[in-house]
Amino acid sequence: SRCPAPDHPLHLSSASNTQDAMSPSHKLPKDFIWGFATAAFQIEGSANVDGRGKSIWDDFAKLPGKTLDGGNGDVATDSYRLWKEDIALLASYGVRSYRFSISWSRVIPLGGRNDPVNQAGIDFYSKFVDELLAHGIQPFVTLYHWDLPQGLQDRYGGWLNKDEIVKDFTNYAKICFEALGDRVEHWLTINEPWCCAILGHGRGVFAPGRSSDRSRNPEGDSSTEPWIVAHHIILAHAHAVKLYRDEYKSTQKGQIGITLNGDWALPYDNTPENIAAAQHALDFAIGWYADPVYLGFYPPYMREVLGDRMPDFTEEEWSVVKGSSDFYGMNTYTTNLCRAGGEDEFQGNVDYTFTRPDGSQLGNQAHCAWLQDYPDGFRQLLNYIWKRYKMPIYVTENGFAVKGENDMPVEEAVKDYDRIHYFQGTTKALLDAINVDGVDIRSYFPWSLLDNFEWADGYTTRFGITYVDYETQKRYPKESARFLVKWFTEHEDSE
Ligand code: NCW
Repeated sequence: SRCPAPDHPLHLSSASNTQDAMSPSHKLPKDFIWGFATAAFQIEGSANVDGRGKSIWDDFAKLPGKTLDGGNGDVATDSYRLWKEDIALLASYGVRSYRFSISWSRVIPLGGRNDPVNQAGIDFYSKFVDELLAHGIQPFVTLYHWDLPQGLQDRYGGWLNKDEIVKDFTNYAKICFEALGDRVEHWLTINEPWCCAILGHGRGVFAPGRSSDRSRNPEGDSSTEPWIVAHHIILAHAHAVKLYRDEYKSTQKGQIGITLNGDWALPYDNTPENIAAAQHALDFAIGWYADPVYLGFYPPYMREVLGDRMPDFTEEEWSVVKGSSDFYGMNTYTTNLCRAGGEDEFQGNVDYTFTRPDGSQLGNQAHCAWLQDYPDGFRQLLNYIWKRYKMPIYVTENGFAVKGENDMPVEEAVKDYDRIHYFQGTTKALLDAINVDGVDIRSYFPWSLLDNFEWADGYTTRFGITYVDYETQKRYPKESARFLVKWFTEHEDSE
């Protein structure tokens, strides 16, 4: 087995937790929000139920070769039917909050501002929010977690059509604010736009599967689409926020912002070109969205690399975009060692590796190739974001997929010591960033409440702190759930 009993991570953690708990400076701030996160398409299933329209992931997942195991979202963790059980599970963990996303095509099956609204979809999320609140759990709601209505992709190319998508997304957001805003205090507009742009319109590995990767598609459109899609996503996000602030904020009193994926970047070594490469990696992954939203410009290095393929906003658009987030929403998983001289434009011509110059690995390898366990990177990223953007940070995702977990029997899979090791590191980094470094961090949502449909990985990669048996849909709390619940209980400021 992966972890011998004497240095069982839970033993280590309870020792250090007891010490921490005695010192008030090692507590989380008052009103700190913690809970677990999911996304509609990854858990709901019931694809054809109660008037739901198709999203771009429905058919995409069924195309040969698009998911590793041929899995799709038709059933997923069956959470559209098992929603009450899922809320009971959350309540059994004692969470303060639950981060989930709304399926746009349940609310507006064809997606557009002139298309019919599906009352059954609205009712589902409304009763869901009521049930959460009845258990004392605050809803933390994502409007868009990658499941664009297929109708909008077919009608006008989805995120590629600026005027249409900005209006349609804002209309969808309005319907959600109207229906749920009296009870929802935290809204996220868009989850990880980098993935929609690069994975969905660059590498073609996510829906809608458009590839303008020059190496894959030399006859293609020279890698213009990701930059255009990102540009439109930023504008759509900003207009939804403007609407909320203009029409709802004074009565509903919520916070609204975007959530960005981005991992810490370390220079491969101390050469000036690799030190620069680490900053270039951050520019292409994080600054691409965060600089416009918080600072009001695109990273100059992106313009240098992409030239006139990099779009720009008009003055009027910039006035909507700049300052369009009440907080910094952070999804982060790992750290990359960065080397200059790469040829991947999507990464700013920076090469990523986890192997140090001396041949050692940065951290423990996860099931997916892009993830190793390196908690100090989390702390450094929190500090970088805090210094650069000066916004309160909501950590909206962070987690680990244990290698080979899908091939283990459930009894073994729930002993997820590699995931516990990861969370031991990240929770300590979180606390140090708050109490030692003075970073203003307001939430922490481990990804994910449940094992679920992991996009292009299908069901082969498990991120859950709860094991799901996909045959029976039975849920089994993993050891990492126990670790996290205990950790939060011990570190909450209960005053
Ligand atoms: S794939 C991904 N994830 C996972 C997903 O389950 C969740 O919905 C997302 O918000 C866990 O958290 C996010 N993120 C993409 C990470 C970048 C992968 C880089 C691949 C290079 C080809």
